[in-house]
Amino acid sequence: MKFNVLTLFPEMFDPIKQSVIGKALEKNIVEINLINIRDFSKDKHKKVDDTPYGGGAGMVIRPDVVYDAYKSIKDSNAKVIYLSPQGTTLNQKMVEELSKEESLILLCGHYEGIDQRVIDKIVDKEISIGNYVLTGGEIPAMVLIDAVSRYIPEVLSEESTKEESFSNGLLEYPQYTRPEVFEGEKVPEVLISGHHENIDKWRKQESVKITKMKRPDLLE
Ligand code: 4F9
Repeated sequence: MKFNVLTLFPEMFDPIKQSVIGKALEKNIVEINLINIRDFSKDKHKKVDDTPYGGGAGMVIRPDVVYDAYKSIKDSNAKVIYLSPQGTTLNQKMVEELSKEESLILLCGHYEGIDQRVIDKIVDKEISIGNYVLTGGEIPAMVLIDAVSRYIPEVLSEESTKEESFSNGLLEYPQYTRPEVFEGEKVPEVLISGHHENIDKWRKQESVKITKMKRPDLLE
């Protein structure tokens, strides 16, 4: 899977090159192609934004610079996703669908936004990661890359995506490890019984109980 990212701040993506995603990048299972929008400015001061027509606070990113950056990406048939609070809120089902794509183009805005004309021209899907405003689309793009990469074969073991929260519509059951007694609290007896059928049954019951308690909306 290749993520092409259009951004004014490519250095912001350094943190995602760690841990599980870092390993996937090393193995070339996942690729992150960072395109600095500023490289496509024709201005001698590398300016990419300007004041909004009609007035108002902040700056707007010029459509021509974004369009030139977009055209520099070879994967011309890749879906273009614009990370924006106006988008559809990302959920696990969308994440799984996106993981089936060969290549994606993630457009990150900053400041007051991007000229609407280039959004209308190139964007296929607007995605939000929640109902709050950030300083830009870079962190949401990283959230999407992280969530989607987990579904690429061999990034994780298959069991980890099968058992986890949401994939079966329920939250995950609680996990325990050694020591058997911690601060006077014992590990649930069934888990040390070695009786796998009972363990599966207990875990399912706990999943339902926890979902009812913490996220009843998931059961509706
Ligand atoms: C994008 C917020 C996606 C939430 C982009 C400012 C954003 C965002 N989800 N906020 N630019």
